[in-house]
Amino acid sequence: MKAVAPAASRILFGNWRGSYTVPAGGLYPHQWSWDSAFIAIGLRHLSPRRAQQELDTILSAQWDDGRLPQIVFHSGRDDGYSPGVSFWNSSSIPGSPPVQTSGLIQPPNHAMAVLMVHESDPHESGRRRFLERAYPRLVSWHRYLRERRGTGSGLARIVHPWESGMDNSPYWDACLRGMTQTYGGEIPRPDLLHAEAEHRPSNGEYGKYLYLAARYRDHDCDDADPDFPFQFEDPAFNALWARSELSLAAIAELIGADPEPHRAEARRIASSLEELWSSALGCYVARDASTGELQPYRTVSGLTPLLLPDLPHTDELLDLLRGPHFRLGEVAMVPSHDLTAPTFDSARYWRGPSWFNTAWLIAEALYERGCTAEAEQLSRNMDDGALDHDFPEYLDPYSSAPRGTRRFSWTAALALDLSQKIGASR
Ligand code: 9WN
Repeated sequence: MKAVAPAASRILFGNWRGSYTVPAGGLYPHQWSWDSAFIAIGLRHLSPRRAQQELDTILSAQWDDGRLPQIVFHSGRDDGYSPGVSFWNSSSIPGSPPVQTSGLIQPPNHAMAVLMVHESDPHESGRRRFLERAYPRLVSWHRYLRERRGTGSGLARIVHPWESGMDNSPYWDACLRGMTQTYGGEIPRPDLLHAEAEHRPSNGEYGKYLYLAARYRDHDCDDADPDFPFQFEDPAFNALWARSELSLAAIAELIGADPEPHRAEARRIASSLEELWSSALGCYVARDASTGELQPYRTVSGLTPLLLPDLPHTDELLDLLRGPHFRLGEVAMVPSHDLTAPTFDSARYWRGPSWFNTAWLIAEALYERGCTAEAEQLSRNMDDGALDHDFPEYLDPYSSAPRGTRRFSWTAALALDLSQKIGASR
């Protein structure tokens, strides 16, 4: 029996920077938004206090309009990451916080993490008034999504592949291919010092990424650039938003606020999510918010609505997960993209490899739906993949070979979290 906790703690303590955790020392030397929420979910088993601090730190980088930034550059330096402080120069953008940040956002998994961290030690949380501090910030974060990112359909739109957290998903291919613009300047790739080029997005993709980020920045990140060329409704982003509204309802109850508006909001988002259902693929998919076109790909993002109760397509999604496209229980964790698709690539980033955060989301959904044996098997599979390869960023679904960087924080945090669920002996 392997013990995850000692090795995972070493990673998490090694990547701790005093009030937050970096995703990985070399490749990602700053604080990332959705990483912090996933990391806190694991950290709560080692130190509920530190897990609260992790979340307090990301919440304290909130912009005036409520957005939680994709990256917080606490050091105030680039530190070998691109695009960094010198690219964003956020202090010159109205409404930015005192700390330097990116202007983009990431998926809203924070309320979910705040609730889980609270539940791990309600006494310490109560003593430090953790929920009372977090609640208004989470409410204004969700208000930003609704008011500044809301689409006609009631979903939130993302304006950059990085905002999905699944950067080079095939969902974005048609839009990026159709874009005539690309970044004019040099395209720095410091990431390639820490991970192999075949595991990372291509230079062509990076040219488009930087063009979009620079254009968003140069419009003061104000979400008011009507012809912005990248606008998508993503299933995982919106499913996490709805799920986090349910967590906000629970938090509201705990602090004596009204939970009902959050429940109503969760129902509203979940019902809008049905517009992303593709009956042809038997999966939720992303939609181009400018053209209205559904993107015809099965990805792990399209499976994450399983996190929502009363989902009308639960059985279809479970069949899809177990069938030839994702092969639950037969390959490493849950592939990021359909194993049978011509666009599948077992090595490259979000175009096939299995990631630990999405496996954790699916395991969580399986536990909640009473599919305990499958959830436990997935959890063990995650723990083995993490321990056998020094906590990699992602894995080849077929060979389980490690990809990307190593000693990756959310891998350690989420493997630790699931190992607590399946028994203290592991
Ligand atoms: C851009 C930090 C982040 C994760 C994302 C993952 C990757 C960044 C990058 O690393 O994206 O945000 O430079 O590739 O795709 O999900 O949050 O771990």
